[in-house]
Amino acid sequence: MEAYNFLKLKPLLVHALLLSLSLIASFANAETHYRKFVVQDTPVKRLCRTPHVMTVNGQFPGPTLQVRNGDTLIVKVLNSGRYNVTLHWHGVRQLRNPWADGPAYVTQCPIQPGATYTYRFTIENQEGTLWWHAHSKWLRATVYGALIIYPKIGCPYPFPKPTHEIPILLGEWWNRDPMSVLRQAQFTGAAPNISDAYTINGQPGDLYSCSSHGTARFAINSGDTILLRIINAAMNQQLFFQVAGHQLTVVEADAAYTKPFTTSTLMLGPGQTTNVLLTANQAPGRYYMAARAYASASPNVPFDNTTTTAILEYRSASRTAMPILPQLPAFNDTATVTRFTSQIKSLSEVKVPTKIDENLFFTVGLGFLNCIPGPRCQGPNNTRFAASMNNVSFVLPRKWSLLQAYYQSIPGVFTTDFPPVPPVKFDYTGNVSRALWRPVFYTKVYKMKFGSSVQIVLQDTAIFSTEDHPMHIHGYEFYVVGQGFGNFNPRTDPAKFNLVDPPLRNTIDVPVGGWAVIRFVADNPGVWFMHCHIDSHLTWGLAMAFLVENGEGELQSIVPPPADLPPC
Ligand SMILES: *[C@@H]1O[C@H](CO)[C@@H](O)[C@H](O)[C@H]1NC(C)=O
Ligand SMILES: *[C@@H]1O[C@H](CO)[C@@H](O)[C@H](O)[C@H]1NC(C)=O
Ligand SMILES: *[C@@H]1O[C@H](CO)[C@@H](O)[C@H](O)[C@H]1NC(C)=O
Ligand SMILES: *[C@@H]1O[C@H](CO)[C@@H](O)[C@H](O)[C@H]1NC(C)=O
Ligand SMILES: *[C@@H]1O[C@H](CO)[C@@H](O)[C@H](O)[C@H]1NC(C)=O
Ligand SMILES: *[C@@H]1O[C@H](CO)[C@@H](O)[C@H](O)[C@H]1NC(C)=O
Ligand SMILES: *[C@@H]1O[C@H](CO)[C@@H](O)[C@H](O)[C@H]1NC(C)=O
Ligand SMILES: [Cu+2]
Repeated sequence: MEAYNFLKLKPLLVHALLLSLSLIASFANAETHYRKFVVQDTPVKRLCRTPHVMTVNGQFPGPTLQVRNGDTLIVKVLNSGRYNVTLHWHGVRQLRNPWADGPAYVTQCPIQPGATYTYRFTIENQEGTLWWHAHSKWLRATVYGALIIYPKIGCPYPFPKPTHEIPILLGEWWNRDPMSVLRQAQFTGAAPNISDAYTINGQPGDLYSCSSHGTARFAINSGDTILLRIINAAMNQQLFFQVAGHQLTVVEADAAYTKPFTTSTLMLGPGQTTNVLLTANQAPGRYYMAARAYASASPNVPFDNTTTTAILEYRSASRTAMPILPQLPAFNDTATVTRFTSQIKSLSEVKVPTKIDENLFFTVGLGFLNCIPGPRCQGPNNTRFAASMNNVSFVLPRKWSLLQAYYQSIPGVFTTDFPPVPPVKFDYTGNVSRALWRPVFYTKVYKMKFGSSVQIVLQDTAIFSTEDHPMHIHGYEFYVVGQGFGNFNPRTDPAKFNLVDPPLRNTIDVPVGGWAVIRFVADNPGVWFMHCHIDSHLTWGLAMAFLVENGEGELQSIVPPPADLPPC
């Protein structure tokens, strides 16, 4: 069954052999992995409903890719479905190779029904848990899977070797084709319907009616150490995660090793991954792992308040024992979130840029458009929802991708005047005047020179409601040097920055009603999307793109586009 997604490491013997071989071969064993992904219409039965949804190769969740640092992936995608699709390799840096990144109309036109496109890319100096997902409309609701990058042969983990490893994909399920949920929201201008369930490895679990049949179960032995590779693949919701009775030792986040710390509760924003070690040191029994919402917007914003579960069962325990449920935090327990995220730090000291060339300040938040009352004006008080960064609600081009337009110098597709600071300064997290609620709609990018040191202050706004936004940047990882509540204070807050061992991430949950400051060096030329990983917010325009210019010579320039790049 697809839910019993249990990965065992290669037997010890093989591993030992490879280890000794590697000393001779000195890491020259990079492999090329060829895969065929057929995106197709698939009836998937959950909660006693069987909507037709898009899957890869008929699997939900999609196939797990297991590679090593240094390996090359060649994934041929055939679109046999009825929607345009693209795939994104979330967190993979795609150095000089934005053509393989995937966001529709940003780096490529979509793969239309019947067409193919082959994604070719190499993993360069990255290891840990990443994932892949569709990056076109709402297809990622069902088109996603784990991308596990093992260290090079002979390179151990910087933590005790686990007995085995389990990928845990947290997802979000609608009893409908998610594309129809999107279509309805785009028509009405209202918030999209909340989901019907969350899932663990594609299964909602025992707490939903008509669902226990497929609950994911993981058998373990007393004394085992298990590496859980947890991925929040949900569409629109931050999630708390716990395993009843067991402590979790965090060792990695977003494919970067962290200083180990022990906690009972994790919180992951959509797009984020966290690896934890779990030691099977409890009384032999059956224990639920469970996830449910961390919902930070104001209390009258509806959210899916259900709980998904899977079962961790000791092999020596009775199969009929009732599993024990963990005590997940309340949906609005921001204090627990802050306690958790403030402990995530890089494993060792890191080199954070200190001389800043690009000092950027981006507001992130919602907005509204007034409209003529009617069926297309179903947002609060005769409005349509919108969202923006620095008051610009991002509009995707239609006839070109941004990257193609840039590469081929096609005029009129985008402008390069995305504002580096908010066009209007206001009390961002205070009582924001209604006159400021309506954003403008443009396709604007922010241009940067190759090699610039960049700092971005990401500031939540209280327009409609403050809310925690998981901000993701394509093609980059960044250091999170500071976070806090209220408005960022440029005089006092920098003194509190962590420039020693800040976490390296690809997705940062900007605290609700607060700010986060990130730094990176713009060493990857191309057009790179930055957006909220809550898909309802992305749909409303909570996005922008960076255009990082070529540097000098071939090694600092974008590679030429592949011949099969889809046309629009
Ligand atoms: C959204 O929810 C409403 C109210 O429950 C329901 O009538 C409608 O059919 C739903 N739409 C979709 C696309 O699921
Ligand atoms: C969420 O559901 C739980 C029961 O599972 C209930 O106690 C709680 O009040 C609900 N919270 C909200 C905000 O709906
Ligand atoms: C969380 O929501 C409950 C109502 O469901 C409320 O009583 C409580 O004060 C809230 N807690 C915080 C920290 O906002
Ligand atoms: C809608 O109007 C009500 C009553 O005036 C107000 O309390 C609420 O904040 C408004 N909501 C929005 C999103 O404007
Ligand atoms: C917010 O400001 C408006 C005027 O701009 C005022 O009418 C309203 O009472 C204020 N609300 C709060 C909670 O201070
Ligand atoms: C956004 O721009 C519109 C149009 O210029 C303006 O009315 C609105 O006040 C601006 N809001 C903010 C937050 O800058
Ligand atoms: C699919 O993509 C093509 C090329 O961009 C576009 O012309 C077409 O409208 C898209 N179809 C849908 C249903 O969005
Ligand atoms: Cu958001």
